[in-house]
Amino acid sequence: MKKAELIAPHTGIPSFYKAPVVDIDKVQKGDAVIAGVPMDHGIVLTRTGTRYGPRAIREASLFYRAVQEGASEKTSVNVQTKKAQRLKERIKLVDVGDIPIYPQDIEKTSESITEDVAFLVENETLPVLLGGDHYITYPAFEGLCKGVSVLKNNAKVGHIHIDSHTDFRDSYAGLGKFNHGTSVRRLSENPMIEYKNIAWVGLNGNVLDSDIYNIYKKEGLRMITSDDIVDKGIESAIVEAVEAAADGTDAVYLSIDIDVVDTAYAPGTGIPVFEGITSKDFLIATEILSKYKIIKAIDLCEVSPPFDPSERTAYLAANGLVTLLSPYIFDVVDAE
Ligand SMILES: [Mn+2]
Repeated sequence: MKKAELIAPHTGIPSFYKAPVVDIDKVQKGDAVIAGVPMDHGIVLTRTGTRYGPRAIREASLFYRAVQEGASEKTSVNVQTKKAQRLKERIKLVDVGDIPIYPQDIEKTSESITEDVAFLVENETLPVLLGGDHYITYPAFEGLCKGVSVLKNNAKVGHIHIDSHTDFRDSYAGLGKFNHGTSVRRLSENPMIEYKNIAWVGLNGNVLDSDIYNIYKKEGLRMITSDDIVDKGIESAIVEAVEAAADGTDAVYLSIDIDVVDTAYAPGTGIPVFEGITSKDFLIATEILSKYKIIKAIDLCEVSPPFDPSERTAYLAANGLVTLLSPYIFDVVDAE
């Protein structure tokens, strides 16, 4: 077969950004590793469909690869910043497919996520999970902690939660302790993390139940709201969150819920949100976050394609991830 000249989004195998598909035991130190987690059985009250998220994000990402491949010398210049990026000769990004899930068994699914994330962290790669509902953050965070512990004794870990919601409930009446509304509470119980190293970004609306509000007041939880972002700007919000999560820690977990973005921009998600951040601020956030090497594991959750026939939610998620992973994909070059 000849090598294709046209790298069009609708051609080829749809791995994330057309990254090489490899077995998980073939990952190389220093690479970013995409892994899908196509599950939505950690969902509680809201609309299901995030099981289709990983595939939709992968498909949307192909557009961004095609555009870069088509540019002369695979180099493009941002018209606003005048920064130029060239596709690396060998991108430091691979796709290991989907982590095994067990739709009837959240415990077994959790073990599977924890084990694979721990393996990727131990091997000094950057795991990047495509959700899936936001429950997955808890087992993935446990995996980061396990992996970091192999690399360093007595390590400490921080967490950045970019979301319209806290996901900090202790339990839901009738739904228990393990679901997409409790993941941050569960991970906060790990002895490797302290409250001072947890930062929320983008919260809005009536998202604090009284139990959470009491802890917020007592512990001074760092909760940066979407109003704060309007007042102070997205850059200062992100820098504040990273500085808190990184203060005295060895690694930071970054979790992004696409519903942090207003439903006007990103309708494909379970919970409609009308005080969310803009898609522009979302992309600026991913650009700033791309510079921090202390981030050792990432997830992007809650893209639910059935609610967005326009596919723009998946495109926004893919655009954000390509920006976040740009050091693994592009060389920064002179615009000349
Ligand atoms: Mn969430």
